[in-house]
Amino acid sequence: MVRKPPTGDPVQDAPQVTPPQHAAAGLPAIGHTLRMATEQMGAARTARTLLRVNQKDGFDCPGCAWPEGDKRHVAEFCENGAKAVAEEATLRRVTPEFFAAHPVAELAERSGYWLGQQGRITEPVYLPEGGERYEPVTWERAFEILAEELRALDSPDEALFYTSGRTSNEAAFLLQLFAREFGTNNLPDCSNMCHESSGSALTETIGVGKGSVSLEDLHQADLIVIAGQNPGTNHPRMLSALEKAKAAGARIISVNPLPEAGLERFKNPQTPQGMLKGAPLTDLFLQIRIGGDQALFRLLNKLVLETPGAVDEEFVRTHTQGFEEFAAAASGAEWEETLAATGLERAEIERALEMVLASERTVVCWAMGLTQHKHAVPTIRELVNFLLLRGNIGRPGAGVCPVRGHSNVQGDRTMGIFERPPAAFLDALDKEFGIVSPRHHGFDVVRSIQALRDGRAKVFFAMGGNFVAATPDTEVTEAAMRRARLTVHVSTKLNRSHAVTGGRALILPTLGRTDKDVQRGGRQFVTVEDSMSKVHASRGNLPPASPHLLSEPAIVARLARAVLGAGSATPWEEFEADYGTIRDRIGRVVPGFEDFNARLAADSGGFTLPHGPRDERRFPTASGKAHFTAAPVEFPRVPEGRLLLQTLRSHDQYNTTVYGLDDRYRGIRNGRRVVLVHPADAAALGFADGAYADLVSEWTDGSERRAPGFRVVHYPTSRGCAAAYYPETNVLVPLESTADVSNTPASKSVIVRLEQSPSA
Ligand SMILES: Nc1nc2c(c(=O)[nH]1)N[C@H]1C(S)=C(S)[C@@H](COP(=O)(O)OP(=O)(O)OC[C@H]3O[C@@H](n4cnc5c(=O)[nH]c(N)nc54)[C@H](O)[C@@H]3O)O[C@H]1N2
Ligand SMILES: Nc1nc2c(c(=O)[nH]1)N[C@H]1C(S)=C(S)[C@@H](COP(=O)(O)OP(=O)(O)OC[C@H]3O[C@@H](n4cnc5c(=O)[nH]c(N)nc54)[C@H](O)[C@@H]3O)O[C@H]1N2
Ligand SMILES: [Mo]
Repeated sequence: MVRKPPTGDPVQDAPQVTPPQHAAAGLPAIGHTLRMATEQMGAARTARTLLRVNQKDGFDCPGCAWPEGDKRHVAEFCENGAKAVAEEATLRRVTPEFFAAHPVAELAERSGYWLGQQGRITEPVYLPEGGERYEPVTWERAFEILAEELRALDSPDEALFYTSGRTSNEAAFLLQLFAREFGTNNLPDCSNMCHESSGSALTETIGVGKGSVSLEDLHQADLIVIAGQNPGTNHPRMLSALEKAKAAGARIISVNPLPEAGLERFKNPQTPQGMLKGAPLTDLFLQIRIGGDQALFRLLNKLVLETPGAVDEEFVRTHTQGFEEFAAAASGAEWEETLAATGLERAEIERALEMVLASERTVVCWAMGLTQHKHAVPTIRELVNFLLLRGNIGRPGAGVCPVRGHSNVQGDRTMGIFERPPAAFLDALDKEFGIVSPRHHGFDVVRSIQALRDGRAKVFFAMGGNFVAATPDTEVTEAAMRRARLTVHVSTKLNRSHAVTGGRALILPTLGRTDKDVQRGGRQFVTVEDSMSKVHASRGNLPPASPHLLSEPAIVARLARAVLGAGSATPWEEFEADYGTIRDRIGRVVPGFEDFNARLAADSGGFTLPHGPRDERRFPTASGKAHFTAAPVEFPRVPEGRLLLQTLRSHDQYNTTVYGLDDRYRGIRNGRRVVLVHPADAAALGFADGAYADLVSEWTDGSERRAPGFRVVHYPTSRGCAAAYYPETNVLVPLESTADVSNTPASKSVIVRLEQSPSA
């Protein structure tokens, strides 16, 4: 049997394992940062670049979407932000000679890590029908090819325009405008795989699909619940906010199947004292079973309801609806079922309740551990119930805090990158540009793959990202992508998606956040929106990786001119020359952006978008009130002898970009094909620590998927659960396994069995 993973990854690597750590950041983090940055950028460029990260006159870190405070540190970045910067500002280059030397078939055999390490792409390249190698192409010809294929479609809905969340507000606004002028709402984005469940649940319950807290609120909270999030790796700057909150008296409950180092103790590299000793963060660690969160919140809600005086009756009466149905449903919560769903002890939940009742100001933070489950939306609705009960929305120190991923994923959505845009948004767009946007919904990520698979979509265009590696069901997705007539990627770096092409393919290289952007109208900047709805400017300062790069707004503007021609009255050339003219239009179309340019000029730190629930307890739902909801409690049922696998990030990766082969805090070195299993479960299944296993996922239709050659690591995760890295394990996630309502792939609950691996 040929046992090759379909992803170009090695079948097996050689991980070394030591016990997991109990603290994050501190001195080792600084050492790692500088070593990795100087390897990619050299010493001078490292100093020049890192000092500009997240400064008021600098660029927004291309790492996560965590906000900056008003008082900036000299070094306002973290280890992993520095890695993201170094990856982009690297001095390594992928030139036309590189493509001549490496046929596409060879690139498809390479690992994602290898592809990423080759450097920045310097020129547009084209893979003709039947071609073996990408060859140089002029920008003019590239746009002609795109126009030929787009014009040849039977319907605009046969085109897909994907966005990854690094794209600036300006580029995102132009892309959605172009797609709608062209005639489709097919604007899938990474958010569909990320916080879509949060957006769905929050829009329905509080009327705004965004978080309701500011950094100040976190600093003032009495209690912060952090569920399904690993900030030590994925949002390291959040640890400073947690440290500050703790210093002001806050308590922290962590809800996670894994004891994540960053949540245990934080050694702040920005204070000498913090670096030596470090501050303990978590007061109560609830080591929950994967998927048990809805049951946990439901029982807590019942216990709060039963405690005299615990409910904020005034708030409930004035600002909410649906309380009776919710209270009736919550009264049905049972200890026994909850303990089975969560794997927790009764005393732990009682302790959590005490902390909840002692708090006047509670914030709940969450990320992918809650959003990527079949019942993700009802889970998030239940935590909204939890906050509403005690009036914890729209007052200082309290609220919902979905911690976003990509640095501008929230802004892209605000700009209209959405396959189901609200009518009011389209009305405003149509009025401003004199166009008629389609009103029927487009395809999200999963539906886009299904459309490609079934021949209903034929042109795939990606504004950044790594679609085939980030999406589920790798073999199905790659086969679907190969059916496309044309695949196009606007990219900074090489990745797997460039090697899995349609009949023809283009790679269009673009400026990154760190690159200086000069257009006909002079030096340009772009804007982004962080996880707390703050909009601010981002200015790159490095000479671009190559003179042949075009900016993202320029690429969309030229694409639109090539495709729409004289039929479009939109001033695409003006937009390309001066991004200020794009912002003028955004200011007239998107609520909250009035006088956009003037407000940016007035305060170089940016401005915060309005948020009804946060600002004035105004809930823009249909009823004008916040909604309690009463969904039945769900949790995954795992058959005998199987484990529930979550697919997550290591410390050395940014989504599909692998920076290195270590996961320092979890004690894994020099390899990524590991599966973390509780020692008792591993023993029961007959796997010693260090044994090798194939992971085989089992889906409800009887189908199976296999990821070969994982080293079993005995690890203190919760019972019945397992964890392994994405994207190596995406092959295991069935395309049809998605969250109800949001359609987000259920990448955190995959039922697997372990089989002895022949490669051991
Ligand atoms: N350095 C770095 N930073 C990043 C990224 C990166 O890849 N690298 N990615 C960015 C992006 S796009 C995103 S979306 C964020 C992702 O940030 P996270 O959501 O922190 O990322 P994951 O690694 O997926 O971690 C999920 C966490 O949820 C826990 N978990 C899993 N299942 C459950 C469950 O059922 N219940 C509970 N309570 N917990 C659970 C896991 O143990 C883990 O701690 O990070 C962003 N920042
Ligand atoms: N199994 C599993 N699957 C998951 C997840 C999971 O937890 N488990 N998480 C999901 C989540 S939360 C997300 S957000 C998605 C991520 O999905 P994507 O956003 O599609 O993936 P990334 O790996 O972030 O994309 C990296 C690529 O973006 C390009 N790039 C980087 N910077 C720029 C830029 O400035 N401009 C342009 N044009 N291109 C740039 C580079 O070529 C790089 O290779 O993955 C999802 N998939
Ligand atoms: Mo994400």
